Amino acid sequence: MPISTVFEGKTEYMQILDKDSKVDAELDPGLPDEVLDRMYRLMVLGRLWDHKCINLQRTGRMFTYPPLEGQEAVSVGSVLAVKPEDWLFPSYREWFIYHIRGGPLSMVNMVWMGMEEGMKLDKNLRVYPYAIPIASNLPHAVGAAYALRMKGEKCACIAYCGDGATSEGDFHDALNFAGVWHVPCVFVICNNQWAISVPRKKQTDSETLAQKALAYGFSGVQVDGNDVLAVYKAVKEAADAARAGKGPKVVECITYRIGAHTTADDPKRYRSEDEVLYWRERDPIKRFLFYLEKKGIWSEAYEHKIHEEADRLIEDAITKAESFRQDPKEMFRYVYAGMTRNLEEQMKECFGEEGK
Ligand SMILES: Cc1ncc(C[n+]2csc(CCOP(=O)(O)OP(=O)(O)O)c2C)c(N)n1
Repeated sequence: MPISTVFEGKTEYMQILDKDSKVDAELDPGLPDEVLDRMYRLMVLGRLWDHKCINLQRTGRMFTYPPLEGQEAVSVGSVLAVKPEDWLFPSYREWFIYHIRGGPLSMVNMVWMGMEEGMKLDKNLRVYPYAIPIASNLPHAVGAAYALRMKGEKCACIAYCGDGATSEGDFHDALNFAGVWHVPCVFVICNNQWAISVPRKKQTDSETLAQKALAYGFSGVQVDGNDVLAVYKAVKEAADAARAGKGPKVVECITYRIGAHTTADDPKRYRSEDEVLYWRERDPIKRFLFYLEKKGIWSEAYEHKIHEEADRLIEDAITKAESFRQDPKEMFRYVYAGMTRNLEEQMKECFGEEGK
């Protein structure tokens, strides 16, 4: 695509399932029923888990927590699209990714309960601990992609960030090196329209975030991030191409953060109810439900069963997480592979000589 047309705002855009569940048959990836079923179950579980975490935080059983509602299709669609050998580099709002990859649900809420244990991820699942400093995971993903290629591993790195993160130096450093080194890295930008109280329009004058890839020598695509099929297809194509040596790609997912930035935020102070309503009508789960109903997969009984299963998983995860007794010394021990002198001194100050 010529660069000039991109700067007129004509970045390639993909939507397969529109807000009224009308499907673009030509683009429909035609996934088997069991994959569609898994997508739906995971999105429902993600939402119910999200609501539960907010309640836990409000009742003092969890600390500050970043809600996921509205963005489930990005996490679920992208993770199911890639191979188990691909590495994932999430940002804090993609906390659900570890469970989608097969990690226990109890682990993903332990961090927000203040327990280091929740960041001790199973290396075999190839998920990096999610980054709280925004965009800091992106150079890590590029470095890992470079290293994996040197080791001869045929896999891709999938790195996540928000729209706000695209204004960070780390974002540009990462894309620049990804382009120069031609590494197998897919950047999934979760454009949820807001970076806390800063709207997307004040973040950058670029027409799209996807077009930022062009400056670094590779391409970007925009997708409807509330359409799990479009996210799946775009990320799969990008990851397959990356693994085949065709270099990096940006996939900008247009979505919306329905809830607050975190439980410490009040979005009513900076955005309108009408805007939230507009996006609620574009809900990723609702439109997928009607798609599944037309395919004969969804029914009232199916929905009921899924909710029952999700409730059981959630209760079990909470019991496990709350019964875990975290050794407080781990907050010093777990920062680096080995403790620095400063950390040793701080730990001694807290726990005395026997603290070692
Ligand atoms: C390097 C860095 N600077 C500032 C912050 C404070 N901060 C936390 S979240 C956030 C906004 C991020 O917005 P975006 O990248 O769009 O992600 P979203 O929270 O919308 O998912 C900021 C500025 C931070 N975590 N890290």
